[in-house]
Amino acid sequence: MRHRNRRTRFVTTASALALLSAAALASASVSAAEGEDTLTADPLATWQTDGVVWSLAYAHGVIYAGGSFDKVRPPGAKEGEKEVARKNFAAFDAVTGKLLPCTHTFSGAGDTVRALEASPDGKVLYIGGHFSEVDGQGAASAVALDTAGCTLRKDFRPTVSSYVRAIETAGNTVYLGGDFSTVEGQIRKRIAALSPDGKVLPFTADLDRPVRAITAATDHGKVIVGGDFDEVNGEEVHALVALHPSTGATVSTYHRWLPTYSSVKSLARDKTNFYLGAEGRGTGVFDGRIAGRLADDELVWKDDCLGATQAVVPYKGVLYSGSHAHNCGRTPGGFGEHKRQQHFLANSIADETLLHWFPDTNGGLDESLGPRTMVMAGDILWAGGEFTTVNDQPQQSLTRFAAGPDTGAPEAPPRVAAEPGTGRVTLTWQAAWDRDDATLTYLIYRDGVLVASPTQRSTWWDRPDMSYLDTVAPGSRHVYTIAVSDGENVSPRSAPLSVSAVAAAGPSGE
Ligand SMILES: [Ca+2]
Repeated sequence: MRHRNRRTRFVTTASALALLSAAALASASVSAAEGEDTLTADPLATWQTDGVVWSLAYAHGVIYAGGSFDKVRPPGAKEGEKEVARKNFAAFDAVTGKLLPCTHTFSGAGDTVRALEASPDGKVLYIGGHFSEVDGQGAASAVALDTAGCTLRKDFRPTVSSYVRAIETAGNTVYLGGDFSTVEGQIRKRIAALSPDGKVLPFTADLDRPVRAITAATDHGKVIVGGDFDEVNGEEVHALVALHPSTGATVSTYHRWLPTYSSVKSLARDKTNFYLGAEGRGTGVFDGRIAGRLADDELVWKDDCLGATQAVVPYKGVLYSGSHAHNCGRTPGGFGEHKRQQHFLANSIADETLLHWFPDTNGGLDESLGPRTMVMAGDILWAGGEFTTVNDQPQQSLTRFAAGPDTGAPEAPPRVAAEPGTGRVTLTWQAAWDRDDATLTYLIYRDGVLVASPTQRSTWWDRPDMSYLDTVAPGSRHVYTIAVSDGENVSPRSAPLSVSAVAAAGPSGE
């Protein structure tokens, strides 16, 4: 089994072993498995949408996507090619990435689906957004679907007065969050709790501005709510609050976790912690991620990368996130202010360290913020958003990553040069980088024969200059090439470089 490691990773496949010299092997063997494995950074083939995917949910092998789109198309197809109509809602096979027949049309009002969440048993999918019709029938921004037959439920059909931006399920309760002020004609300001058959429950909390994320922690006596708000139940509480699961009373307020101009855009949890992603405006913003402990609401760590975080999902000790990070200068393992925006990141949950996992999207459409939503489907990470490329290749609004296979090769090393000396040739080049392997092996060939295989750590923002001194017969002529291996994939070889070592001076000189 292969291990991907945040600090160092060696994969010694048979072919790589054959290539490595004994000396290189000796140095390679010092690395030990430490820290977390990440997924690979190589996207799996996935269908696409022609507009923004705002929400993803997973149930029983199916990924449901909601957003603002009209059509879907297969991987590799350009916009306008091989399109199939899907109005703001589509279902895909989580393992193959292929379109499934399950379809309903969401339209009218804001013409968008913004929130999807499955019931704990996966039998029901709750769908929220801002729409006034489903399949041409009247609806008001929230409906439910029986996942087995893809049929809309007749009982869960509440009248919600505005946007639903977040849905969470816990036991027999469905929490809705958003911009609304009434549900079924009853005052429910920005958050409401309903029964699975659509009845409004007594749970009442008064939040002054939109709710954007909800994660239930009923095992710890609370429901954690994030958004834009500044006031909760008559108290000054900004962006993050824990409410009692059945009454809506304030349980925790997380004082000073978020500055005034930062909103919580995403919440997720595992057994121990909850995680949030934030988006801020102006100076002193907080755009990053926080891990908090569920048991006592203590702050575990706060990663203040700049570039608003839209989505967070914990999986096997790693917090995956979607953002447009451009400065992670204060995050362990991070990078300083950079023109390049990095749209996917992975933090170690144990210590916040930025792990070596750098798949990327562009900003894309709408607000050009790249990923908007992420969810684990078994062991596959799905991401949706407004991007139109993934790892610099065309792919719109949906992508996904798994533990393997690693198929992405590093690029050939740039700036290869040779400096002849007496009985020697000094090769210099710049380190390459790989999206999911920190330590790369440089395969140096003289006249087609491997002569050395030094290793070097690199990232896209830190690519050291490297050199190798080759000892040859004075006056001899040689052709050098360099290729780069991530342990499984090898780059093309660099352009052949022909160089003559300086001849030794004659015994009597000139
Ligand atoms: Ca790789």
